[in-house]
Amino acid sequence: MKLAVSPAPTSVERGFTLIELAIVMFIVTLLLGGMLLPLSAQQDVRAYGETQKILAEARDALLGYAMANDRLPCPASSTSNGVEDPPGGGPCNHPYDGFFPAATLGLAPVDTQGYLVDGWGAETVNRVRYSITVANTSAFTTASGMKTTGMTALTPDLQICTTGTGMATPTPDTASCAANTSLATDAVAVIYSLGKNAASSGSGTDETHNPNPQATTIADRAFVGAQQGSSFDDQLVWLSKSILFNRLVAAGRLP
Ligand SMILES: [Ca+2]
Ligand SMILES: [Ca+2]
Repeated sequence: MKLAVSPAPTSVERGFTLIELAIVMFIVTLLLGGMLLPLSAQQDVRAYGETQKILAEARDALLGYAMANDRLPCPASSTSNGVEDPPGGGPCNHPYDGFFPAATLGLAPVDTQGYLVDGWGAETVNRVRYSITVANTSAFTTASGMKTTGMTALTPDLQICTTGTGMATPTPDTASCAANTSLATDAVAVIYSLGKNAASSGSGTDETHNPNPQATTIADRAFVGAQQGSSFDDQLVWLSKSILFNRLVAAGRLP
């Protein structure tokens, strides 16, 4: 009687060797890495574009509000649920460190508390910020204030600088850009997002001048709109005096 003996394994039937497996894993890792990087970069581009669109729409909404109400709205506070503070305008309670008053203007997308949020998410840090000039005794946020003061006497004074380096901040109402770094010295309002790094941003030389939770907040009339980079990713738009006057004249609110 003979015992059944299994045939010796051939080279065709044996499995992968450890070295072969390692090579396969290495190639898969390379492929995955190559695919994932562009994906996150694509998401960043989409969020940046979405934020630009939201900021531009917010600026349009401001112009519409000014034409209908003869004044601009005050910024919302962190507790006013997206409603301007104070309601009804006049001297604003948070002219330089408030939020876009989306509830007052009926704008979307808002978070559950009524604040407009940028394209980077729906966390508290992703809320869209809004600042307004207090020039001419708050004429811009007081009903009929602009008409009463008159176009030639109105001097909105928000400053947009290319850098925070050398910025002079004697008082909140007199802060100004360093020499040759001004993008605008007579902006009426600034609308901005803290960008992708919102949760951890604000300590750099430039971002620290745009109030946000992490900065040693410098709430004054000067803001920084620097080149996008590793230390600056805030996105800003501002409302110029010329555009505002143009729309108000067309609507019969001025002169
Ligand atoms: Ca930022
Ligand atoms: Ca500032």
